[in-house]
Amino acid sequence: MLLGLVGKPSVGKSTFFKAATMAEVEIASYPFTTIKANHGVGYVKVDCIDKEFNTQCNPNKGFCINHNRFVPVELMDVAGLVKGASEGKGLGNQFLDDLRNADAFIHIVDVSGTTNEKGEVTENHNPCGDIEFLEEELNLWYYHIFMKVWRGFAKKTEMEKGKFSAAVAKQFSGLKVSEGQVKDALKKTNLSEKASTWNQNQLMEFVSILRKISKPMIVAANKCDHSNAVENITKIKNKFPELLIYPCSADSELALRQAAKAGLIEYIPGEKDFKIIKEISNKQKEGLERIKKNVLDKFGGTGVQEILNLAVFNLLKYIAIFPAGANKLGDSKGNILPDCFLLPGGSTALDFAYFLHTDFGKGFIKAIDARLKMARGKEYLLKHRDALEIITR
Ligand SMILES: Nc1nc2c(ncn2[C@@H]2O[C@H](COP(=O)(O)OP(=O)(O)O)[C@@H](O)[C@H]2O)c(=O)[nH]1
Ligand SMILES: [Mg+2]
Repeated sequence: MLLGLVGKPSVGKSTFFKAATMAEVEIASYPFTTIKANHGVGYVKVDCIDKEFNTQCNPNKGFCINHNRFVPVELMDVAGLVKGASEGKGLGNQFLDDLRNADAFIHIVDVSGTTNEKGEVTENHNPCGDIEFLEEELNLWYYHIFMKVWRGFAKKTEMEKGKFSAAVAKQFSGLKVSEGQVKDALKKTNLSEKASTWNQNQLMEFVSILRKISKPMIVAANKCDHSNAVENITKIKNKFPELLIYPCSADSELALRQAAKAGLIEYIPGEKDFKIIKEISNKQKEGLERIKKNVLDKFGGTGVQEILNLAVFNLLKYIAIFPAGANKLGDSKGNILPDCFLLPGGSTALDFAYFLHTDFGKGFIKAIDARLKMARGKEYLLKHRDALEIITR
C-alpha cells in the first residue's frame, strides 16, 4: 500500500509527510522511518480489538496507544507539480515516474489562498484552479501513455473481440492498472471497444475516468488554520461535489506530535484534544491554545490522521484483519495480537490464508472467528476488524 502526496509547490506536502511519519513519545522506539528518499511510514488508526479481549496488544509493526492501533502504510512525498509536467516541465517525467506505484493520491491543496500556482507568496488565490490543473496534468499523463499505442492496438484488438481491456491494462501495467479497472472505465464512459472510432473528447474522457478509477484521490484542504480557509473550502466543495475533500492543518499536527514527543503533552493522532502534562512556557502555551481554538475545536482534529484513514478505508476500501488464535491471542514469543494486516475489501477467508502464507492457502481447512469461536469457510467475506485463526491440514 503506497499513498502519494501530490500538489503544487509550498502547499505543505513535506509538512504533512513529516507529521504523518513521525511517531511520538510512547513510541520512541519507532523513530521516523525512511525507506528511501521521500518514502516513509505513516499509520492508519484502527480501533484495536485488544480491549474486547481485556488485554494489551504488542504490535510487531506500528504501535497501539490506549487501544488505538496504528497500522503502517507507506507514504511518498513527491516534488511539487507544476503546469506542463506531463510535457516534461519542472521535474516533469521524473515526478510522474514517482507516482506510478502509488495506489492512491492525497492531493494537498493550500486553502489559505496565500500561494499562487507556482507556490509563490500571494493573497486571495482561488484554490479551485489548483485542483483543475493537477487533474489535467494527471489526465494528460495517462493520455500520452494511451496514445502511444492507441492507433496500433485499436485496430489489432478490434480483430480479437474482448481483448481491448487486456491490451490497455498491459500498456498501463507500470501504473498498476488492472484489466478490471479498464472494463470499469469502459462501462462508466459508455464507450464501445472500437477505440479507433473515438474522437478527441471521448479519448480524454476515457483516460480521465481510467485515471480516477486506478489512482483514486482525496483532497487534503491544508492550512485550514488560516482565516480564509473556511471560505475556500466551501468554494472547492461547491465546485467539485464529486471529490472527497477533508480539511487539515499539517503544521498543527506536526507541532502536536513534536510536543508529545518532547513529553509536554499527551496527544493521540486523530483526537480533537490534548492534555498538557508538563510545565511549559507561555509562548508554548499560546501556540498550543491557538491550535486548539483554530483547528481542533473548529474542525474536530487536525485532519491528518483522518485523511490517511479515509484514503485507505474509504477510497481504497481496505479492511484491517487481525490474525488471532481462538484460544490464544499471543504468538510463540508471547506477543499478544502482534499483527494487523490491511487487505482489499471483498477478501475472503481463503484470500487471507494465502496472504499469510501460500501453505496456509493450500492447506486451508477452515478459519475460526476468535471472538465467536465459530468456524468460517473458504468463501467467508472478511469484515473490517475481524480476528481469525486459519486451521490447515
Ligand atoms: N498556516 C499553515 N502553514 C502550513 C501548514 N502546513 C504547512 N505550512 C507551511 O507551508 C510552507 C510550505 O510547506 P512545505 O511542507 O515545505 O510544502 P511543500 O512544498 O508542498 O512540500 C511552510 O512554510 C509550512 O510551514 C498548515 O497547516 N498551516
Ligand atoms: Mg516539499
